[in-house]
Amino acid sequence: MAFENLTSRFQMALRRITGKARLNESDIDQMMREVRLSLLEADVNYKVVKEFTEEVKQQAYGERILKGLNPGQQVVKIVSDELTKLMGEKASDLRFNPNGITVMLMVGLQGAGKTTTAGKLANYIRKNNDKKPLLIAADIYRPAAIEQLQTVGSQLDIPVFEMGKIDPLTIVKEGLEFAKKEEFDLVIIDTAGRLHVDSDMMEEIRKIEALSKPNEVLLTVDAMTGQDAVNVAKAFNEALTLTGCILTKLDGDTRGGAALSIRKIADVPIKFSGTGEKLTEIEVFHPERMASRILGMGDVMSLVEKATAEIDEAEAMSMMEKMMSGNFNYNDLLKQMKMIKRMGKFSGILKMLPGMSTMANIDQVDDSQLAYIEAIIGSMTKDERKRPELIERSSSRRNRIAEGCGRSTTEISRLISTLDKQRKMMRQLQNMNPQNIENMAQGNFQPKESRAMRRSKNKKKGGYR
Ligand SMILES: Nc1nc2c(ncn2[C@@H]2O[C@H](COP(=O)(O)OP(=O)(O)OP(=O)(O)O)[C@@H](O)[C@H]2O)c(=O)[nH]1
Ligand SMILES: [Mg+2]
Repeated sequence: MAFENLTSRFQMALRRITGKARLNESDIDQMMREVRLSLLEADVNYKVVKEFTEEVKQQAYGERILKGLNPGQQVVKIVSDELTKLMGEKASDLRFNPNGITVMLMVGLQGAGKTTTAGKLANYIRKNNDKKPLLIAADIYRPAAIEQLQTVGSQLDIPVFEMGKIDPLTIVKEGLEFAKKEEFDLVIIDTAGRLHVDSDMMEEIRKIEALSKPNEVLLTVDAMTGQDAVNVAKAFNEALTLTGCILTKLDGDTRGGAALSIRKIADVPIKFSGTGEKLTEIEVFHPERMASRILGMGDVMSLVEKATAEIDEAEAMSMMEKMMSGNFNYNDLLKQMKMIKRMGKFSGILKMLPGMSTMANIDQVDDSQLAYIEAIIGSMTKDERKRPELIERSSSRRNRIAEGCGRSTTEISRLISTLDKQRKMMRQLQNMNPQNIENMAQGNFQPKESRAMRRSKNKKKGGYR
């Protein structure tokens, strides 16, 4: 995942201050020096870094913070809030045409992910906004570009309009007429990759924009582009009226600086992120959740959304409540891991959990490890599973468990610290963001009402519908 280095460096910097009962300005300075360096290393634009550090310092220096309760945590909250602000505060909605066809234009450099994302987006909007999408193939330059879009379309069962390699403007014009006639209400136009310095190609895309009058002009940016992404976004935004940007390949090993600079420097909101090659791997970009992920606090909300989408909702909600209650025990940990296993690539999802992102061997957590964890927990007594402190305090219990399951005591200790980290991070998360926690508890954090919540609401009303 992106941001891995940034996360571990941030955590190191923040650890300097979180444990202290009192903080002074030099503690803050030292911490912020590290934060500054880690941001620069992550390829965040230097101007952004400068403003960010100044803003955090100014707030953190305040008497109220330095002399208040839990100064470290308050500073962590300032950092988290500023990171969120940097990425745009709130998730930015797509614009739809309230009466008629909604048109979206995909633009960007070669290979940024336009074609893939056009398909992902069409599928996402069909599912979440109940639209009937049509894809238009307007890339006539790259060999096999049209076939690629057709493949994407057929995988998703979404029709593709194409006229071969003729003038893209004619294709778009005819495509829009076809959409009207066939009663499509969403059209996504896939265009050729182009360099922002290629004036002929930029002129072409301007004409396509003028002709199609899109509700969304979406710049697709490869998150690996680094610093340059900002210049690209600026140039495209000068030529066209960009309404948003989609960061692709955030699943890759990128430093992630683009995510943190584009909003501020190019003034373009990030609307979605691409998180894999599969056509379902697209997510709404939530600045707050991203900030929390970057700070290593995990992304509990995305995890829960994923959980409710892919596994039994009642089960996921009760797990969530358990996690938030601070009484998370080994029975719960085992259930959680089994649930996660069902949800997909194990390590990717594990990283969304608080405290997990810095586990050294996270990429090696696979099915066999799950079997070991199961064996270890299986060797615990019922009491030990429910009350983790029993094992924490007693080395003879740890030895007995190790013998019982044939794993080493180091592994037992690692499991203990995993559980411990989750419990601690959960508590920290709760202290940081009371409003969020409340929203979560009330189930307001996700757009769709889950079955479990409806059930419990109906129960309160005194019956099922
Ligand atoms: N891992 C990962 N790969 C992605 C993502 N989005 C796109 N890709 C891959 O990136 C490559 C390029 O994607 P395309 O959709 O063809 O990019 P494009 O912008 O249409 O490229 P051109 O039409 O040549 O300009 C493909 O191999 C995609 O599978 C993503 O979010 N994650
Ligand atoms: Mg393409």
